[in-house]
Amino acid sequence: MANIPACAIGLGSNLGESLVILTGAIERLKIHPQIKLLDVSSWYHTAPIGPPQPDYLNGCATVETSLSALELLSVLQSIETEFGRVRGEVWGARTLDLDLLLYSDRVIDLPTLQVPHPHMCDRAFVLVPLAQIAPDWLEPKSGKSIATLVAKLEDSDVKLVR
Ligand code: PH2
Ligand code: MG
Ligand code: MG
Repeated sequence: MANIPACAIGLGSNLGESLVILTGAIERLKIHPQIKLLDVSSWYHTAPIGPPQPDYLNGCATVETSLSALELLSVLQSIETEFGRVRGEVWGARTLDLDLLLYSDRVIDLPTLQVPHPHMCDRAFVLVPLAQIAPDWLEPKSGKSIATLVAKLEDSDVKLVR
């Protein structure tokens, strides 16, 4: 599928039946007519970053899509809503968080969407699962591969669950 952009999506949940919710979100991506699911990482137990809240389950997926970045963002937001996401505190607990991490090698800086995801380079809960499925992808702002970025992390509280 030449010329069809590949994208990386970060998934997280720390409310409700997180494993069921995350696998349900993957199914939603899989059945979307304009999204081709390429790969899904393992799921990882991660300590919460931000205000006190339960631990997360996190993982990453790679997809190809003919959707624009904003169209893909809107699909991700509707899947979040379908799984009961209520927008509350910034960085607070959520049933489902779907973050557009990378859209090919593009840098997008809009009020509603920044790609690469602004915090991805220092978050183990993003880089560890992403390195499992896309170690050679270059994060376009740093020019560094995901494998290089993950190797630079300090000790991280990220544990493989399955
Ligand atoms: N997401 C946040 C805030 N903090 N912490 C972990 N471990 N995993 C997340 O996905 C996460 C977080 C806001 O998106
Ligand atoms: Mg997030
Ligand atoms: Mg988000």
